[in-house]
Amino acid sequence: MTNPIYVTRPFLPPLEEFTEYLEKIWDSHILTNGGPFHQELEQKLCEYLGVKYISLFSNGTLALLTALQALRITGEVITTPYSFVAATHALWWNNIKPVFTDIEPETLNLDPDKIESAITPQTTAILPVHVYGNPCDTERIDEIAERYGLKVIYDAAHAFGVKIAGTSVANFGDLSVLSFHATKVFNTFEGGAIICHDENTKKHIDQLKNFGIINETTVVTPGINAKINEFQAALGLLQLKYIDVAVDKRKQITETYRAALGDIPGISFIWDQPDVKHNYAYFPILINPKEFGKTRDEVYEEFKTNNIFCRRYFYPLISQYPMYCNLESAQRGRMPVAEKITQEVLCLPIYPDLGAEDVRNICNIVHERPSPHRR
Ligand code: T4K
Repeated sequence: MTNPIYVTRPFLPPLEEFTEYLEKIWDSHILTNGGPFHQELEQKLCEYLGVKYISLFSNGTLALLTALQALRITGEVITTPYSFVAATHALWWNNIKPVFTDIEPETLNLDPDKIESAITPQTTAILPVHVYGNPCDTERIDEIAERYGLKVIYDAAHAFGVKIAGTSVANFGDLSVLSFHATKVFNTFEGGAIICHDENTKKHIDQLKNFGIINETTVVTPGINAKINEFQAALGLLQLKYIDVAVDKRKQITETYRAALGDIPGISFIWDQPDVKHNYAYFPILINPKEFGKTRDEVYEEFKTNNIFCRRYFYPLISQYPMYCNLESAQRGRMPVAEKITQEVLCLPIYPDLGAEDVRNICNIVHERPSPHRR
């Protein structure tokens, strides 16, 4: 039996390079609470990403929770049902009602055409997700938000390093939230960040992630503990050395998949957008069962029998989970695009170390279609 292949495998730099950082931590005994690696990583990430202010977090979910607190979001927030559940949970934890609207068939991101009819007097913000790292229609979403006086927090967990016309995708909206989880393009084991546009907001977010403490005797706001530690920050500094090569390898794998699978009836992809620098975080394919002759779940199971563990990101929809399915906006039939895509999507393995032979094997499994009489 060959080694299992998972949907992703975290990139890790050479261990001896990380050991050098560990030695420094052992010397200084500074393990957390805004130590030197934390400070250095914030500065280096601002430079690398092309953003003005960044605040590092211990994970993306705490960054989302804090972003909502920082902007004092209340009432209702319009969001996508087609994503990982973290952002909707963050709304719930802030006592905010999520209002789901449908997605665009081309990008699988929140459809700007569906937003306005979901706005009520209780709506205070929009929380779109750059799903798979493909940018939302930021121009239209930000324009709608401005017209209705709403805030925008982008969940940019998948979108590390993505640029629109040379500008970081994280510069749109009021705040953007990144994830540096093990499964992400840029990982610090676990980690995350909020990107904002001005010094005062950065200061406020920094206070919120550290209990609201500003000195030994002063607590100015009811904060939480969401700080990144020095081990995570050290790994981040090292990862920056390799990130461009890692994204390049992802791009090559994406191109191989597209070339090998592009002509199969019933298989379609999400394509690159013009003037966007993509990060190739995921490789989702959409399987139309009528045209392809097999369902997504049949293909998923076939992969499993070959020791390959693809993932159905994002199935089920967030709106179908028991804690959300009774909301009015979650009712079946209201989001036809998302309801269709969630049945068809399969994310194939993609990570920098995925070998060419493995990619070929994965493509061959997709090519093993049923004979015409089965269809
Ligand atoms: N917003 C969005 C849009 C997100 O996608 C996420 C996280 C967040 C917010 C929240 O950010 P964080 O709080 O996580 O920073 C995974 C990740 O756990 C989750 O972080 C991620 N999204 C989501 C899309 O995917 P699972 O349940 O699929 O993870 P898991 O453990 O099954 O991992 C997938 C595969 O990766 C495994 O089969 C093997 C491989 N793997 C995983 C880990 C954790 C490794 O090889 N090594 C590892 O350490 O959720």
